Amino acid sequence: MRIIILGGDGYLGWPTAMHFAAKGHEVAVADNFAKRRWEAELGIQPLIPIPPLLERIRLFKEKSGHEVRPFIGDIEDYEFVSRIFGEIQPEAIIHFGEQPSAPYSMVDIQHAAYTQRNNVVGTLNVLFAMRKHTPDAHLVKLGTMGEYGTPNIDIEEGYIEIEHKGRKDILPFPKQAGSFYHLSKVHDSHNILFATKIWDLRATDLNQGVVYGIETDQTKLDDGLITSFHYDGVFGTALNRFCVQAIVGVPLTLYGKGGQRRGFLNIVDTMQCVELAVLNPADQGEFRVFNQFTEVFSVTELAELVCEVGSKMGYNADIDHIDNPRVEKEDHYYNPTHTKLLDLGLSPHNLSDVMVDSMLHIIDRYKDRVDRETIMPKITWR
Ligand code: NAD
Ligand code: USQ
Repeated sequence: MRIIILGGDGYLGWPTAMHFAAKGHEVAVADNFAKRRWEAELGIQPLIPIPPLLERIRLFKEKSGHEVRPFIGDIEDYEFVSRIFGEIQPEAIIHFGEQPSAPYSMVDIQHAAYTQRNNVVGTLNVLFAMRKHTPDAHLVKLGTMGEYGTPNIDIEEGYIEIEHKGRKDILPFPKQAGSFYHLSKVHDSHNILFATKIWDLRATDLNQGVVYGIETDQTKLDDGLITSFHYDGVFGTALNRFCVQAIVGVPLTLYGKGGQRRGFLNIVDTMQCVELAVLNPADQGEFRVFNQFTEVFSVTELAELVCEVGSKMGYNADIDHIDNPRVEKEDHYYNPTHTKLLDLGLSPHNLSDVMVDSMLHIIDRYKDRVDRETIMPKITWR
């Protein structure tokens, strides 16, 4: 299948590109290296050094024999998106190419506006370019579980059946996102739903939970193929951060009470879920929504697991409840449905001691690169 991966230089985009290429698909990636610029702006770096994209592509070819075709440009530029869709004629478009950090979107008006413009306009460009060049292609769009927020009822998979004043309908599940970043995903979802209706496009919104992990089958081929792993207070996600904190002896940063519950999944399951979505496309005119995570944990449960595994390796990690920089519920009901990917054959890699142990061992090799100054959260919601 001809596949284009937007955001192919990122934490998830790069291993996904290698994953599909290794399965024999014709893979192109597009990226404008925005992530590398955000890192420079904030003075942060991924834990493990990441070679430039073209070097990674060359190295991947050398190690695996598989090709990945690079396109360097900005998804916010319609002419760029239109040109590459016209040239490649993708059958599947996997869209990771957005600003992914909630804290980054909360810095100030400039960062909030940038995040929403980059993400919402980028996705609009994708929809218009699909309409023009590839109306039969399948858009697989990375959304987020955070679009739903934390309502006091079960979260359905995209849609909910509602009975109101004696009438019934199936409607998009209410959205109560918790940052301007998460809201950009809500706006994307609405635009995609509308475009599938009016132009008969096919799309799957993958409402993904928080991803953890470093390695996939392809990143293991060479140190130069590793993915961009962040532990700082802006781009690092909860479990990834806790593992680094345990290794360098910084008390694990639980925000507030630590009862925040979220859906989590291993990076290898991101590859698996995206592949299942691509191989089982939505129908023409369908806006399909999958809740993409494998397990629910509270952040306290994750921190305790990391401390337990860390102490077996000789790291005596503590937990610190620091003031929550965010405005969010710290103790709440959370029960999202997630059966659609399982029905398609998802076989989850559940979080285990062994998995945390393996992450800690990899991080241990790079611990001298950890910049402690970047660990504490500095961006607040209020
Ligand atoms: P990332 O920042 O590592 O990757 C995003 C990539 O997109 C970067 O390489 C960046 O340079 C590129 N990009 C951004 N804007 C672009 C533009 N205008 N033009 C071209 N390229 C652009 O982020 P990630 O963690 O790999 O996340 C990928 C996607 O998955 C995002 O949409 C994110 O919101 C979503 N997601 C991530 C997680 C997670 O835990 N990492 C969870 C749920 C959803
Ligand atoms: N948290 C802590 N301590 C930390 C970091 C986070 O307690 O050191 C808490 C946060 O307060 C929050 C939860 O852990 O309650 C998750 O935070 P996170 O930073 O791991 O994840 P989040 O900001 O939600 O964003 C990440 C990705 C984003 C993706 C989202 C999926 O950066 O791209 O959309 O996870 S979800 O959370 O399901 O919306």
